[in-house]
Amino acid sequence: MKLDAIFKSLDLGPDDLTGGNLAVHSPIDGAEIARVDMDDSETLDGKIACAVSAFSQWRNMPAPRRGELIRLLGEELRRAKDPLGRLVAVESGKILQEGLGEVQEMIDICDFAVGLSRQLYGLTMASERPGHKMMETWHPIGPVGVISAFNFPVAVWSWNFALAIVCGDPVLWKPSEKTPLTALACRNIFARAAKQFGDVPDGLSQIVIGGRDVGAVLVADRRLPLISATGSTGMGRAIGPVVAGRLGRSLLELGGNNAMIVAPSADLELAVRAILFSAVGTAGQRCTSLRRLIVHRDIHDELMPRLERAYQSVAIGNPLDDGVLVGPLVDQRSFDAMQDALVQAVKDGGTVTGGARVLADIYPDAWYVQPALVDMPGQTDIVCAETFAPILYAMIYDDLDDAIAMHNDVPQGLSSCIFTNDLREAERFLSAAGSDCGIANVNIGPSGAEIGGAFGGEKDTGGGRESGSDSWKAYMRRATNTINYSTELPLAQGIVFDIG
Ligand code: UN1
Repeated sequence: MKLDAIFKSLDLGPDDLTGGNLAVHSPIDGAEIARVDMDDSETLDGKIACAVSAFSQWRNMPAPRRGELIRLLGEELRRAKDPLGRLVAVESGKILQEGLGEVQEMIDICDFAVGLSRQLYGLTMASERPGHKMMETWHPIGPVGVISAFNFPVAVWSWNFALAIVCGDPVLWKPSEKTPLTALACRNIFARAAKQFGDVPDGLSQIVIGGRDVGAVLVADRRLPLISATGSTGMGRAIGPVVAGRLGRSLLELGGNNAMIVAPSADLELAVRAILFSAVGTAGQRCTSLRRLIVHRDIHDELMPRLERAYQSVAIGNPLDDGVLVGPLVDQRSFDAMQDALVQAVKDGGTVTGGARVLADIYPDAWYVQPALVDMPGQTDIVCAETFAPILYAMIYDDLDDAIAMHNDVPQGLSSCIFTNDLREAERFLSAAGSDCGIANVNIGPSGAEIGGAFGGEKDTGGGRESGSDSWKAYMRRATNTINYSTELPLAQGIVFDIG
C-alpha cells in the first residue's frame, strides 16, 4: 500500500498534510512526508475551554452509553487496522507486525473499556452508627491532558482515551511532535465512531499538536485535573512538579531499565527467544525493552554465544519489508546517544558486539543499527542509565540475592523478569524482597505486556498505572457518602454535642 493510499483510507487530505509549520519525517528513509499545523497558546486555550464545556455534558451521559461510543471506536479500529498499522510503521519506524500489534492493543483496550463501563464499582461500608449507610461513588474527574511518546504513537493514547471516555472525561491529546500523523488518523477514526453514536459533545476528543512549549501550557492549566504523561524520566521530572504545584493529579509512565535474571535451571531456548524479542524488537525503543541481562556464572558461557548467533541472524532493514525484525532508530539524536553509551561502556571495561550503523548507503538520512550486546564487568553508571536504543548489557552473578540486589540497583522500576524452572527462585523474585518493578514476570520477557494488567512502574518510572486492572480509578474522583435514614443524629466516635 502506497503512502497516498494509506492517507486516503484514513481520511487524511491536503488540509492536514500540507502547509503547516511542523515537518514530519519518516524514520524509514528520513524523507519529509507531511507538514502539519501546530497549536499555539491561543488555540490551546480555546481547546481547553471546549473540553471543559464537553465535560459538563458528558459526565451526565450514563456510563454504559459512554461505553457504546468506545464499542463503536473499537469497531472502526478493526476496520482501519491495516492502514493505521502501516502508518504507525511509516511514522515511528517500527516493523509492520508491531504496528499492527499496536492497533490490536487499541482494539483490546476498547473491548476492556466497554465492559468496564458497566463496572465502575464503588464499595459500601458498614457504618458505626445505627440507621446509617456508607458508600463510595466514583464520578468523572474532568478533562484529561494526555501526553504520549513516539514509540507507541497510538496505543498509549488509546489506553488513556478509552478509559477516560467511559469514566466520563473529555481528552486533550498531545502526541509526540515526531508522530502527529497517526494522531490525526486516530482523530478521524474516532470521528467515524462519533458520527454513528450521534450526540457526542464538541470537544470530547481533541488533539494538540506542538512541542514542549505547548505541552508546558497544557500541564500548567488548572482546568485539567489529570495529566497523564508517557515519556522519558526527564520529561516526568519537568511535568510532575508543575502538576503537583497546582495540586493536580499526574499519572506518569516514564523510563525503564528492564532486566532479566537467567538462572542455572532456565530453559535457554526460551530465554534466547525472549531476549531477542525484548532487546532488539522495536529497535530497543520500548519503555519495556530489555536492557540488562543478569546471568548466572554457570551458564554465561553457554548462553552468550547462542545469543550472539541469534543477534547475527536478525534481519535489519525497511520495517515494511517481510522478514525484517529490526527497523531504524527514530532519528540521529537516538543514534548519537547509542554511540555515546557504547563508547562509555568500553571505557568502563565492557566488550561490545554489534552496535554499528548499517544501510547508510541505501538510507543516508535514516539511522539503522546492528543491535549491540555488551559484556560488562559490572553494573556501571552507563548501565544504570536508560539509552533508548538496542543495547543489551550482560553481567554475571553467583548468588540469587546478589542478582536481585543488582537488579533493583538502578533508578528505574518498570519491568523485570526471571528465567528459572526453580519454583523457590521464581517466588522469591516475585516476593516483597524480590523485583521492585511494577511488572515482574517469570519465563517471559519484560516487554509486550497485555492490556488487562495495570501498566507502569516505580521509582524513576513515575509510579503511574495505565491500562487494565483498576487503573480507571485515576480518571475518576471518589466521593464517600454517608446517609442517615434514622430519626436521630448520632455523631461518629460517640461524641455528645447537645445544647443544654
Ligand atoms: C511503551 O513502550 O511506552 O509492554 C509501552 C509493552 C507494550 C507497551 C509499551 N504493551 O511492550
